[in-house]
Amino acid sequence: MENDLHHRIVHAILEIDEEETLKLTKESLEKLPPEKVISALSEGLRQMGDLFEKGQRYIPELVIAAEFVDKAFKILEPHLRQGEERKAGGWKGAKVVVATVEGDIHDLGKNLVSTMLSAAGFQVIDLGKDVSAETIVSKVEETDAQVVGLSALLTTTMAHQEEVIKLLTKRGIREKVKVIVGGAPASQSWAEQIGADAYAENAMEAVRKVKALLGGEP
Ligand code: B1M
Repeated sequence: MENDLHHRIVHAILEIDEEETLKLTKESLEKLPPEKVISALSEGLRQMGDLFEKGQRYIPELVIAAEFVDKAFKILEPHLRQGEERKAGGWKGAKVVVATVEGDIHDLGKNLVSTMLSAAGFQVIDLGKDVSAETIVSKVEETDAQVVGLSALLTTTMAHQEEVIKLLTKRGIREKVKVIVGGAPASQSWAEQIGADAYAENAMEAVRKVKALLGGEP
């Protein structure tokens, strides 16, 4: 059942079939945890990306698919929130600045991270996409955020994650704020290389890692 729905969702995305994708998303929610549905939707987009790379899909198709997968994520949002809200503890005062770094307009994954963090009780300051290091660091200073989350989807923009860390150091606030990085080209070793405090592979892991960075369950 789980595999069947997963494959049907991936197939619907590859066929650029919005109606079927949204119908299957709703159907899956009755049978599967929302995290599994996210993983099927993300896999569909990932495979679209692979086809794009091979010249078998084009940018307009990628844009359309990303837009309707975003709609599917919105259907899942209340269900994701329910799960996290049940576990939400005393994180209400903790502020997390989240952004997709400069030059990068991929924001679906970053939006999921923001949704999950705010459902878990964090005060999320989401700066959006294509955000400069200067803007991110200034917002950290202005809000006294304890954590900054940086998303990058391109090998050409991931260097801006490091730029933010360097700027935090230059401004003398690196010790005051934890940095978590994520996005397709990032990894644990990348996080270590640039001096980030954590790497998360997905939005659920991002919540777990942010809690751990702040000392675990309150
Ligand atoms: Co683009 N794109 N894209 N794209 N795109 C990729 C990333 C690519 C891998 C596709 C491919 O070729 N296989 C490739 C990058 C190659 C590389 O760098 N090596 C690529 C390219 C080349 C480009 C353009 C350059 C194409 C062009 O114009 N020639 C261009 C760049 C634009 C720019 O940013 N300047 C471009 C444009 C676009 C669209 C606008 C069409 C669209 C984005 C729409 C949008 O985001 N609003 C798009 C899409 C949809 C993709 C793919 C297909 C899907 C990305 C996605 O949304 N996945 C992508 C293929 C891929 O990733 N393999 C691709 C679903 C999302 C839920 O997953 O974002 O990975 P993801 O987020 C996950 C985790 O990574 C993690 O948690 C999330 C949820 O679990 N995570 C974090 C993410 N951020 C995190 C932060 C954290 C923690 C975890 O802590 C802070």
